[in-house]
Amino acid sequence: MAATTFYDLDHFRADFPILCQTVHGYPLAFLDNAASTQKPADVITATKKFYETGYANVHRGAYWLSEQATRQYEGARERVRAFINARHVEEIIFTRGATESINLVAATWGQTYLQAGDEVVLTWLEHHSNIVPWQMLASAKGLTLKVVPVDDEGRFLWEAYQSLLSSRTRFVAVTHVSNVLGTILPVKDIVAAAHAVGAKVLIDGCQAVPHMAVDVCDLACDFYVFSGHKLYGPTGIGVLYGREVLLQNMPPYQGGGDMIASVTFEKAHWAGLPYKFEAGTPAVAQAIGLAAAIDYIESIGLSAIAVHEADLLHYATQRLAGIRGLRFLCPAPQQTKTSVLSFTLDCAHPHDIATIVDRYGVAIRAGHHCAQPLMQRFGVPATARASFGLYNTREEADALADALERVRGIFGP
Ligand code: C6P
Repeated sequence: MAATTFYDLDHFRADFPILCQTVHGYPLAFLDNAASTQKPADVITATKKFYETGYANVHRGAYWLSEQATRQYEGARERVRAFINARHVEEIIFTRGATESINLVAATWGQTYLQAGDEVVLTWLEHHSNIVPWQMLASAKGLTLKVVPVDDEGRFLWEAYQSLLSSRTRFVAVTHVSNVLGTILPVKDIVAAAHAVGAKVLIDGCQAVPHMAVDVCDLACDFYVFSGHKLYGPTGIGVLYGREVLLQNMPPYQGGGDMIASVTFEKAHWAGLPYKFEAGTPAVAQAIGLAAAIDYIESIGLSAIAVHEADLLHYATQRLAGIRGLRFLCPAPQQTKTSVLSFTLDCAHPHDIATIVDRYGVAIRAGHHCAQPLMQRFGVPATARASFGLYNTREEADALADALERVRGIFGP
């Protein structure tokens, strides 16, 4: 598809076969993109074509088909490198997802370089995936976790962050964008301040990469992670970017095939980067699908997608604000957040809200969104959450608002 300045929404929607169906007799309004996005035909076709004509295991076969599969798999790695502007293709490790990427860093870099008394800084905005691995490491090694607070609008508190940094800070693990609130964190400044006290920084980019261009060299971060399935790509594939010098000096995460140079019963020697961190048969078709997803979103342009999503966010915020008893979890200014709206209704539990709006074809998420500490910060057990992607429409925001009025009608006075 050719790049275009006009945002051809109808055309883009037609690229997603799943969107044309009805649910319970209503047009599907898929508003749970922060959980996972739908897949364009380009991704489905690339994956199908690989299985139909190019499938083989990679790195092992001396035959043509395996060489072709290896070429495609390594091509996908180069595609990811260019997407986040990493310096070297060896800095791109394929994992199962962001969760595995973070666990990998905690279990290798963290296990090797952190010691009792060291401090790891997190924020109240983290997903459990960027809390629990550090808690596990902290209890195993006697580390202290420090947490940067957020204000009532869900904003990262810069002065509080600075006051938590000290010579004891060895690691900062921070989300680029909150999955609950959409808040965008000043990650470039966060990295610079952490580096000034000698700490390394991991950025969880799960909720950033579908909405904005990311340049890991510009951010100067040490690690950056994300999942393919939130980026219009397949499940089962994720990325760990790490600075080459760090990756080189980390032990492997898992042992097995593909990650070794040689093995005897006495000793194994590790393969070079990136293979040292990719034990076993990798998710080849998923990596190829992820590369197709990146091609697809770049053909539209992340800046065009961001403009479209900002319009939807603005429109949906206004529509939902008119619903009696609806409270946004945090009314952060629009320019500092991505297209996510978390809210509660005074008359219904979030799970009831999600169940009822689904009867009208509207798919939203309800629950704690794997961010229980943030729920505690705002004093709620759960919220309903609508999150918009490149294919959503104002009509879908209307469908959500109308369905919420029906929830009010059922439960409200
Ligand atoms: N958030 C959501 O509905 P995995 O499961 O590894 O692909 O991604 C985990 C993860 C890590 N960090 C952030 C910021 C995330 O948003 C997520 C996944 C989903 O918000 C599922 S809970």
